[in-house]
Amino acid sequence: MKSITQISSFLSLVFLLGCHSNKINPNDKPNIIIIYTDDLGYGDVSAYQKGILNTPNIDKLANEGIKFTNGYSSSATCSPSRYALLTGTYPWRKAGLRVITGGGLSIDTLKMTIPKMLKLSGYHTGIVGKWHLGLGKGSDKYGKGMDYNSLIYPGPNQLGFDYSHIMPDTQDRVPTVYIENGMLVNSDPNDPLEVHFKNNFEGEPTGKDNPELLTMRWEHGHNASIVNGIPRIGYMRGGKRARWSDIDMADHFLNKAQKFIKLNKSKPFFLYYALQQPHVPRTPHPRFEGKSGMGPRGDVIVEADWCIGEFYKTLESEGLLENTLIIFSSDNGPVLNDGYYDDAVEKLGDHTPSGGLRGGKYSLFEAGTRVPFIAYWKGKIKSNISDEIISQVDLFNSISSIVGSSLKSKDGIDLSNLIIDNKGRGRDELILEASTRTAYRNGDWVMIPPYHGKEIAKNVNIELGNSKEFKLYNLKKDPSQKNDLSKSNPKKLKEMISNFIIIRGKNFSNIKDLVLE
Ligand code: NG6
Ligand code: CA
Repeated sequence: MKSITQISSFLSLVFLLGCHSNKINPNDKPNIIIIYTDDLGYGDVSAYQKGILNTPNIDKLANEGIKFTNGYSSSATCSPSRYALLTGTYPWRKAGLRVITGGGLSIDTLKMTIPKMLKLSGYHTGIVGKWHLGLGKGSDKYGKGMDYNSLIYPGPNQLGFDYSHIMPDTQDRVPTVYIENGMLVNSDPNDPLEVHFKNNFEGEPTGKDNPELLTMRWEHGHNASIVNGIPRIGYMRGGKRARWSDIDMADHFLNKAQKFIKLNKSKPFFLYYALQQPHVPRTPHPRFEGKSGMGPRGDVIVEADWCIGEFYKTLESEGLLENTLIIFSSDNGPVLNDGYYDDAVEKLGDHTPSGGLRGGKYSLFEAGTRVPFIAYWKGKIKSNISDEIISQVDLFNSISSIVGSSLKSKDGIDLSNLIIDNKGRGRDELILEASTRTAYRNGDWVMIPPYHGKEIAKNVNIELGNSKEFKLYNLKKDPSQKNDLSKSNPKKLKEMISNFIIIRGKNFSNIKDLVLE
């Protein structure tokens, strides 16, 4: 009998050890923070590519946490990526979702989101920074009909955020104001804010007609209203007191993020801290000017890295690091000239923002969506490098599992074991997206279907991934996608196309072109 008891306790011990995981007790809910940069490339973080540009604070998260080398944003542009990040749904499922310019809220308020899921799990939720998912009920396509002077509804607070302090679209789009919990910050009833995306307001200067007023010159687009000497996309009038200061934006968002943490540290919180750098217009605070030797683009990356360091110090001094999961990533790949003369090309030197990947922002090639992707949790996540495939669309399911919620999104995979313990496999397959075009990754292989349109976007000088023919690459052997294997490996191509169709289904408008004879 004794031996049976011994055997059974030995077996339970083996069972317990076998099941041992670093999994979190759902009663100890960790704080969750997503730090999200705008247009930061795979090679812009020095932990990903040692070089001339240094990002010591992001490197700390990467080197002491888990650094994913095959981490993806869900799109090569901003709004679709942010849509997928918050909903766990691929952006191409929402027909026509592209970069938003003054449009209505792009996520249905009935849809489940990360902040809603976390609220249901007892979290206090907040967003500070760039929103770019639309606001209000929608207006005409030129933004007319949107009233910024009363409650702006619906917005982030209707998608699960208890607190929101946001830039509505981008730093280069009007209105150049902050909105807090649906209200224009520093509004003035005697000077209402008006916005239009087609026609100027009478008598207002523009970048096109008044170059003498500019402190930053536009190169393409960006020639409408002038705010702080910078010409923008779209026209605005009034709201003078509410206009942001571009050079103070980084400090502004940092202060709000720090304040949110200090105010909410006694309960589990979720903070989505969405930095505006290094998107155009690149406006480093004077104390960062010249710091990178690479012009404003490099300087704002140094500035963003500094913000992350300061933010980290706040978590440390508040004693929160051991109970906080930090995810760091970027919404899409890098671009140099995105519409202003700011020396991004001229002063780049030997730095390669894409880290040797092909393409960039807007592209179906890897640099469009392969981005820095880091998970950090002091004392919990061990220092690791993972080559597994992970996408931002997986964050919903993974975070849900970490906090003990049973809610799951449509397209995400629960990769919490990978994130926390570096255990298990990542995704087998993934749909990549760029301006509504889609491609397919499976294991080491990528297949890009044929698409009409220019091969290179001239203004930004980026290869978009458009071609008359299918393209097939093996990323393990050929990370910079130089060798198209579609002709030499028709079997693999056919298999990739069939798998792609299974996910992409009949929604895919090019489907007839995809069936190989
Ligand atoms: C483009 C803008 C570009 C940038 C982008 C959105 C022009 C010519 N180009 O339309 O400057 O604002 O939209 O970038 O206007 S994103 O990162 O928010 O997706
Ligand atoms: Ca972006």
